[in-house]
Amino acid sequence: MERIVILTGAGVSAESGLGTFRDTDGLWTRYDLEEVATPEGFTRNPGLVHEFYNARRANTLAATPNAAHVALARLERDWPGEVVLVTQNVDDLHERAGSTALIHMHGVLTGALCAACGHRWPAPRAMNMSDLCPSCDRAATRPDIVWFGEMPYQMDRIYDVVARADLFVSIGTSGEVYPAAGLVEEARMAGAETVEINLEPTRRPGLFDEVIAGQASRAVPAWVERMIASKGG
Ligand code: BV8
Repeated sequence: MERIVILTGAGVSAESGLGTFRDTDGLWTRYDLEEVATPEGFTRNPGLVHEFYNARRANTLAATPNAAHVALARLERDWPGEVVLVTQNVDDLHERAGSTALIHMHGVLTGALCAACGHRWPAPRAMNMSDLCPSCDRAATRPDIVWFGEMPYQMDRIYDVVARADLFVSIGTSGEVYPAAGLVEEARMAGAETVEINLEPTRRPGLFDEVIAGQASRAVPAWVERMIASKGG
């Protein structure tokens, strides 16, 4: 039975009130990426970085999954084959919608990481520089987030599922950040069919066999319905 790999980006959480990155009033128009999303920025001004991620953690706690998150969880449940969700998003809306076969390649807002010993633990609502690591007792707490210049998480597993995919679907992502943006090429090279669902098609000619333009909360449930119906579900 067909193995489906789905890559999601900020567009899938936009209708849950979580800002995207590059849209007109996107995060990167309000914050300097170099300051808040690089290891160097964290070394220079950890207080600013904690402020940035504490605000995003609070926004995410106040947000709820939308119909796109719910539909993707349903696909995982009702699709007779394997469905794996690879997300660039650091929010936990996919999990809260019921998705379990999920890889957070850029980390999670709900996690804390000790920059000294690598220990991980659930993030407090508000993190700050004086937070001590429960394992090594040093004050080197950072969000468990992959910053620019850092290697994304679980790349071996991601390349493995992409190489075995029969269908690769990209939802709500501008395809500008690597290595995530290169996964569709990997999937095509492995012979997978490729589909894009996005508000504005990302004009990457020849990369997608099918392009569905529209808001995720409407386009994704309709696409999932079609897929399940195609298997007599
Ligand atoms: C690394 C966590 C090396 C932080 C993030 C090759 C070429 C060029 C550059 C590079 C390259 N390889 C590496 C680089 C450098 C860099 C990079 O790609 N730079 C870009 C800017 C050019 N990549 C890295 O640094 C990566 N690391 O390469 O490490 C290495 C190698 C060996 C050993 C050690 C290290 C790490 C990248 C990860 C950085 N962390 N996130 C945080 O979230 O704060 S990236 C972050 O930005 C997100 O996670 C996501 O990945 C990206 C944002 O993109 P999207 O999610 O797509 O969001 P965007 O706003 O752009 O688009 C939204 C889309 O949705 C739009 O198309 C819009 O139309 C659509 N939309 C909007 N509303 C809706 C909608 N669609 C449907 N419905 C709606 N309602």
